[in-house]
Amino acid sequence: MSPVATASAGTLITVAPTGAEHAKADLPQLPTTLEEVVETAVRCEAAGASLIHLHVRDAAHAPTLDGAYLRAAVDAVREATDLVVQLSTGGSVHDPLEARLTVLDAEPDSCSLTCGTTNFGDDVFLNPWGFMSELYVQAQEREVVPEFELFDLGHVHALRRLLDTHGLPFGGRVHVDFVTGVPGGMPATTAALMAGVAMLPDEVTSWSATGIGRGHLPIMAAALSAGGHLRVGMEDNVVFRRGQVVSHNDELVSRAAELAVVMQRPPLSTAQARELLGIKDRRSRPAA
Ligand code: KMH
Ligand code: ZN
Repeated sequence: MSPVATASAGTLITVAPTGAEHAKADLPQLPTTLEEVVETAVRCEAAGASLIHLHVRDAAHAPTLDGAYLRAAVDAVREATDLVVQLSTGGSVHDPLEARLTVLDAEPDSCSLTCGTTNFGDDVFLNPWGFMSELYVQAQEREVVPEFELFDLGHVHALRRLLDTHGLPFGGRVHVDFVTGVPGGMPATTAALMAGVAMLPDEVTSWSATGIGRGHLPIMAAALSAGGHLRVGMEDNVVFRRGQVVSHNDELVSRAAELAVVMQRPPLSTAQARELLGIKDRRSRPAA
């Protein structure tokens, strides 16, 4: 039986606090400065998150893949928390593929790796095979643990091809995240999520899910009930409940943690998350 067929005893909660799509001008509470990102990381760790998925912004609050900004964010979050630090290699839909490969230079613990091209609203989120393959191999060589982002069922099949071509990722675990509800990708429905879970390669050791926008809560409930882990955060959803905009990412993490406790799958500690994902310890100070 595939290991993911058995429910995990705890819940890995990922926070994706910023993303590349929202504008600071429209959403002043979006963490975009280094100070705001660190403050968010600290509060979300306290609320139950164990992994942070980071997109970095520049001094004008615009998405950037500039190495100095990325390195500063990784170092500052690593210094202030024990969170697993994951950098996005998806960036924004406008980032060139070559720049997205340079993300690994910032030495994150983990990186996202999207397993195929998808329509993304009116834009296209480009992930051709050559790029995925190169990123996979570079992550292996640099001992960075990839998280496979699956926006569509075809992406699950592409993960099979990556594993067949290149073997297991660094760390020996295979963690995937279903990103549902992107206009152009798989819908944020329980049926679509379960179809994806049923297709997962046997090598997959854990999976999480997020629903964009109003799919947020249904996908959270579906993932928890099916033994999956959770991703929340303002990258994916800025509405806490009807008529109430999220004022801080820790509200979303706290609600996910409460639901996980009710479901008797309490949040994993950062140490447990590191174990689950096979993360190399890059912290310079002793673990808390
Ligand atoms: N911003 C999206 C175009 C990732 O972080 O790897 C891509 C994205 C996926 O958010
Ligand atoms: Zn992202």
